[in-house]
Amino acid sequence: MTKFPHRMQDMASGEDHDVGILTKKEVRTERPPLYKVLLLNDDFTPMEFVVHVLERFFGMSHAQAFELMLTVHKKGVAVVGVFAFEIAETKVGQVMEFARRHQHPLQCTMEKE
Ligand code: TYC
Repeated sequence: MTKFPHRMQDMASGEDHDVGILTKKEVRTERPPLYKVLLLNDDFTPMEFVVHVLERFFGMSHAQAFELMLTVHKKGVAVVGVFAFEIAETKVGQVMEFARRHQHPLQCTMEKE
């Protein structure tokens, strides 16, 4: 059986050259960068509104949402989720639009992880 890669003589020039099959051991697929979605505290948005936002747009249970709302209230900011760029962008837009529509100053932003 012929082994690849191997040297082979060119019949015209008489010179040796490599003959083989070009293979790649690994094809690296880079993971897309992730973005943290952050919720910021303020003095005016009602606690129940924030809890509702976390349930509605981030799929949290009432208990999870209440706990995270309190974290933001006490610490000033918290990560509410980590997503691919377009998902994060959509969530931020949904929260900002919902808060604006209800005339609350709630702020939601994103940053690369
Ligand atoms: N600090 C607000 C209040 O006392 C509650 C609040 C929590 C507002 C989280 C925003 O992201 C926030 N009513």
